[in-house]
Amino acid sequence: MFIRRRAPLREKITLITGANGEVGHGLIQHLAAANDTSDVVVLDLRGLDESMRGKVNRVIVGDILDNELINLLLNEYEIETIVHLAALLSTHSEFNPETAHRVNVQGTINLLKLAIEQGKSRGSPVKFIFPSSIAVYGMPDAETKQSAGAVKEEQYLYPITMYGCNKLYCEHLGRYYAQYYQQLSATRTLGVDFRCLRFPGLISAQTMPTGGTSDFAPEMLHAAVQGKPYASFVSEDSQIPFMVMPDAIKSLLMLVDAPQSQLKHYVYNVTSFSLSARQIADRVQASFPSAQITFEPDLARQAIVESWPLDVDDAAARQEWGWSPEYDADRAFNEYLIPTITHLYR
Ligand code: AKB
Repeated sequence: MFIRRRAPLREKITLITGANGEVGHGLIQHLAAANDTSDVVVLDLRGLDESMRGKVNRVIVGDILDNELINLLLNEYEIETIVHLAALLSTHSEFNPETAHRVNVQGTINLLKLAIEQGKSRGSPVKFIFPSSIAVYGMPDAETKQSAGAVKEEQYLYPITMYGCNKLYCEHLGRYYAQYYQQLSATRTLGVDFRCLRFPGLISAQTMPTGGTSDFAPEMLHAAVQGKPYASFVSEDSQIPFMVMPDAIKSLLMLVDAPQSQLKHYVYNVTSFSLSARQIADRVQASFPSAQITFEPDLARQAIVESWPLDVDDAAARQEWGWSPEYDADRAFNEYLIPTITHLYR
């Protein structure tokens, strides 16, 4: 007599890649505060900072390019949602374009494939949350940047950085895996439930970004609170849209929770406020009067910032899933950045 063994139930999890970065920290802290991390498994090349380790179900130190590891995850867990944060940011990517392509593009394909395989085995699509960036835009010149104002998702998609090209291509890959994957095979595979937000420059009071080109804003602030002089690598009038970390996490979780039936797009702009480097410096200086902020533009990095829009139009996110930021520029500085950072470095 044969006894049919029931396969042990696989644990249902949310997988966060690149969890040790800024957005990962913000997300885990937010979920932990709501006691909502028991199903969170994180994957990061550097593991997870010690202060955060106890907050999640499991920390895997590993590489999204490691196919064996991806297979292991496939077999061990029932992954319901993937929040794919792992990426090399824009400045880092310019120093190592081919590495950036491997991490940003091949890494994303590996995770999309993992999502497809998981979807097959569990019989319903895996949610795939992909943060993209204003780096997908490429404004042709300063006059167009000024006159275009808040740009829509489908406008000016001519990125000048490897990171921007990678993000734009991955947005298309997400759409392809969601809608057209194996479109010619006899048995169509379930797609992934791909959802993408384009973030503006992010500013956190708790962490410093590494390798981005919008970093002049957080760098100014973190230097001022520590009493260190700061030379901005962009000119005073350089302006792009920004968002503080709590709003970035809010938008990301709103997109996770949005009912599929309400989503008419794969890719959504989200933003909060748009400030020039001078306006940021003035706000920093108002709170830290002894801050020494100078402007010594690095022309190459400045050109990257110039290619990003002055502002983005996030009407689709507002209409389809109710997005609106909590923090305009005043609230961002007065109620989040300045008090939190002052407390942190006290
Ligand atoms: C970067 O500067 O590379 C990022 C971004 C704008 O996506 N912060």
